[in-house]
Amino acid sequence: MERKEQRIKIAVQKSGRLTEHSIDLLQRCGLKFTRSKDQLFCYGENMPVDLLLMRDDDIPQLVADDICDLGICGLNVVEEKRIKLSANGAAPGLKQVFELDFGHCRLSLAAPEGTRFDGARSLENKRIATSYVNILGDYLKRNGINAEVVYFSGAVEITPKLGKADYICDLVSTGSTLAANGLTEVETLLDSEAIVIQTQAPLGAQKQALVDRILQRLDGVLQVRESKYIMLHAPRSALADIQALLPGTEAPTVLPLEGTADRVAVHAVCRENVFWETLENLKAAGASSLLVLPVEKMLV
Ligand code: PRT
Ligand code: ZN
Repeated sequence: MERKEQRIKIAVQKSGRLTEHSIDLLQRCGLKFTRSKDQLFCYGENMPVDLLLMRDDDIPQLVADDICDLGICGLNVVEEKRIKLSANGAAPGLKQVFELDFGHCRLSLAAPEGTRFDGARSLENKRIATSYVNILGDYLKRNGINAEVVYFSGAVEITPKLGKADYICDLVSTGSTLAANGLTEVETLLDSEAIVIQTQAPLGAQKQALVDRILQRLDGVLQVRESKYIMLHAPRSALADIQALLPGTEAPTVLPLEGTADRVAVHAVCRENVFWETLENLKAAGASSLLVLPVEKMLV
């Protein structure tokens, strides 16, 4: 049955590492927003798509409960929620739709410098401080390890110094926080980045069409990020070599060059970054007048 509420809600981190990137990404999808006075809501001005600004940890649940149709948060918080729900026999209620290539970090085990670590068995009967009790618990269970998981919601990295833990399990990006606390990373449990999640609740046809439209635009924005439009001139005889050198392209457009019988212009969209080395190799294969242009929008 069609629901009355036809506006889409996207949950985005209110204030933190993912906020700016997330809002920028949605704006590049052509969405325009006005922020409410309480800063918790962004009203979609040009499409019926609003943002709910939340703590990142709350986003998976909001999407799973169908309060929001889409959400942007770290894989780390989604995985933590997924393991918790599946331990209780519940279905996750959400699915991952895109990886966004920002918010990169890893959830790692770390110990005071000099600690000897021989894999999971070194954790037997140790105390491990973390806010990721479910991911850590799952890792310990899979490895058959008995350890005491001590929950801390923040400042996990100081717990060994305070005598509260032997190891920590926390997010790391540059590693400087660990180093500043005399800790070294001993094992990575999860590689994470920001992702887009979608509710699994059935939507009415109209709302579903709107969600699909947003997802298609997101796909386009993500594809053009790496994509380049490349143009060059080449002898017809070098075409096969040149095509093999063009990174991530399907069939290029080949056009005759006015006034020459054997030279052509080649235009292609490259779905990967075009490096100087690629251009040098193309030139060595016979290409000339090489131009690389950014792609602004793409709809495939
Ligand atoms: O208020 P709210 O709950 O929304 O914010 P928050 O404080 O929980 O989140 P925030 O903004 O710090 O992080 C949001 C998301 O960014 C995380 O869930 C991850 O997906 C991602 N992310 C990427 C990180 C980091 N890198 C990161 N380095 N999240 C946290 N950190 C912290 C880490 O916990 C540790 O304290 O940064 C410190 C380590 O950084 P390095 O560079 O010293 O290694
Ligand atoms: Zn958080």
